[in-house]
This record gives sequence, C-alpha cells and structure tokens, in this order.
Amino acid sequence: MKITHAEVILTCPGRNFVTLKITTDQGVHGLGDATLNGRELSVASYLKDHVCPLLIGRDPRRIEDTWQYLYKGAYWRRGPVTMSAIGAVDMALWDIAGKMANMPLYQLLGGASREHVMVYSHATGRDIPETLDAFAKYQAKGFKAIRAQCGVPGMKSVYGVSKGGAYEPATKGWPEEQSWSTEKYLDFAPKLFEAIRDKFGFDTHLLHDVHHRLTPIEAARLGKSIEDYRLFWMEDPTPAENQEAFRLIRQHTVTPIAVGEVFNSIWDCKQLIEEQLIDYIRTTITHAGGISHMRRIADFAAMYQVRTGSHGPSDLSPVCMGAALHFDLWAPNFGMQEYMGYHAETMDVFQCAWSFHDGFMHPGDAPGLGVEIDEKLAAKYPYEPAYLPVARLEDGTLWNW
Ligand code: GCO
Ligand code: MG
Repeated sequence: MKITHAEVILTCPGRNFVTLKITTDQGVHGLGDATLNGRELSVASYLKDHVCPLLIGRDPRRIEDTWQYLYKGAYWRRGPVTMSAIGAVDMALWDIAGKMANMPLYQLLGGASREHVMVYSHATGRDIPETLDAFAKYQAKGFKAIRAQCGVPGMKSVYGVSKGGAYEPATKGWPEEQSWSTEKYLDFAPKLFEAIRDKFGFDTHLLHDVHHRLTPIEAARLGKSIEDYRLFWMEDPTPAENQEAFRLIRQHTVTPIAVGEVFNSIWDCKQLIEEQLIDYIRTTITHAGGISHMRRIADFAAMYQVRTGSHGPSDLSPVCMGAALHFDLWAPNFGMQEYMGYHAETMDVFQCAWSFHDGFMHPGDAPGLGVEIDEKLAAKYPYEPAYLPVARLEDGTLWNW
C-alpha cells in the first residue's frame, strides 16, 4: 500500500485553517489539521515544499516510522511549525488506519476509558454582570465546566473578552495593539470569581486563563487569593519557558495549574510534569506532533498524576477537535477538553461525526477521525492574512500577549 497524493488545503470559512489531505493507492484518504494561528502559511509551506514530496510512495501504515523519519530525519527538531506539520501527517495516517480497519480511532487506540468527554466553553463579558449572564447561558446549554474571562475596569481590551459575537483573537491586517495592567487585573480577578461562586455556587467547574501575563510571584499571589473559589484550574499564570519558576508558585498556592498550549514536544513538558509543578497538561494533537506524540506525553504525565486538559480553541480546526475527542475518550488520565465551538461557515466546510450532549462530547463511531472536508466549498473561502494581537504595558513596554 502506498501514499499517492499529499496536498494542503487552505481555507477561511470564518477564520483560517490549514488541512493536509493524504490519499493512498487504495483510494482511502486521511485528514490532518496543521493550523498555527497567525503563522498559517509557514506550516503550509513546510508541508507543501518539504514534507509532502517525501510522503509519496511511503506505506501509510508505517505511522511510527513516518513520524520518526520526519522528526529525526529533518535534523532541525521541534518548534511549532515542524511539530504542527508532523502532527498533521500523523493525524491523517491514523485517519487512514481507522478507515482501513473500519474502526473509529478511539477503538484503535485501545478503546474507550469513559462514556464521554467533559468539555468546557468560554463565558466572557465586558463586566461582571455580562459575564454572569454568559455563565448562565452556558449552564443552560448543559456545560458542567465553564471558563470565565471578563473586562477589567480601566483597561480597554482584555484577553478572552469578545467585542460582540464569538471570541476570536486574530484580526485581519496588522496585529492589534492591546494594553495591559497587571495591577488592575490582580485587584479585579478575585472579585469576578467571588461573584460567580456567590451567584452559581460550586456545582459547575470554574476555569480561568491568565494567558501568560504574570510574573511568578504575582501568579503565586493570584493563586493564593482565589483558593476559596476552588478553580478547576488557573491556566498559564506565567510564561513557561522557565519551568523552575513554577516551583515558586507551587510553594504558595494549592490552586490547580494548567500549562502547555504553546508547547510542541514532550521535552517542553518534561520538568513541569516530573516535578509535579502542574496539574493539567494543555498540549494539543495539532501543535504537539499528532496522536503518536500526544500518547507519549499523556503516558508520561500519568506517572505523575498529571491529567490532560487539551487546548481546543476555534483556531484549531474541526479535524483537530475530532482527533482530540478520540484521544480524550481513550486517555486513562484525561482531565478536561476545551471546546469553544465554531462559526457556522466552518461547520459547513467540515462534516463531523462528533456530538455534544449536556456538557459532554463523544467522537462518534465513524471510521477514522470522523471528520471530512467539503473541498469545493472550502475553495470558496480563500486564505485571508490575519494576526494575533500584541500586548503592551501602559507605558508602551511590549509584554506577553
Ligand atoms: C485558550 C487559548 C487561546 C489562544 C489562541 C491563540 O486557552 O483557548 O489561550 O485563546 O489564545 O488559541 O491562537
Ligand atoms: Mg489558554
């Protein structure tokens, strides 16, 4: 059996997505998501110019060997571009394997470890009353876990808060400039969680994303000051390049910590997991080398009682979401899956076998990933350049967005 075609599909149904389609001489095809928000064309080129030619003629069943070939064989290892490209190839090959076996991916991985997968969505508002309304709306939809993000008094725009409609951080044209004040945020954040717990009690899991904005000692102070509100997790409290920094946060607070959406290999997670400095690892199928590599990360994390909490924003395509749900259903140490939902145009282009019911999702039982793309419709939405914002302190210093 041989791979005969490997092509990259760029489409913008509501936002940009990069999809890899691999076809075999048996006529079976597989899909992989290679979307890297704001840097889409770099992965598309890495695939088109350097990876797709190498796939032609290879046996699609040799998933592990292909992974090693693309990882070790490139000489230049790791990084979001390389690992997203490898991730897309890996996903597409698992999709083909599932279709050949006539089995959904989760069955190939070892079968379901649970009935369904708990997902969280985003409640956002410009102020506390609006955020409380959004929280109630997600509860009414059945969500058992909700992330809350809110505008901060005195700050013009805040990460995670929509300007009307669904939250989408990337903007067409040049990167948007946002301003950030740690002091204003730290004074305000505990009030938001207090209001949510006062109004809704403790039955719904409450999550929050700090989005890399604090220093370690500030993160420690935040974690400590919100312990009574029992967050499910406090995400990315400080940038995680310097992993020792998390020792300091841990010394001060028992608020659980989730990190890793920007990580792309097991090496990025190693110290945080080994030293039990985090509780949830946020790596995703697309950005962390596909299903084969994510399985290694999950198994390693399980040794330290760290659970998975995969990144699932609307800037990862439904192909990634499909793969993630199969993975989540299997992973013995699954913790939580993010699910923001998608634009209607996106869901017209991608047909998905997954389902949502009462706060939980299931990948469905279609063979492979259970996600297909309507290529004709995709072609009607050409790629549109878009960037993520940048953040500056109030004096103009560039900060972590
Ligand atoms: C999350 C993330 C996203 C990212 C986005 C960047 O927790 O969902 O932080 O909102 O900012 O994926 O492309
Ligand atoms: Mg995040």
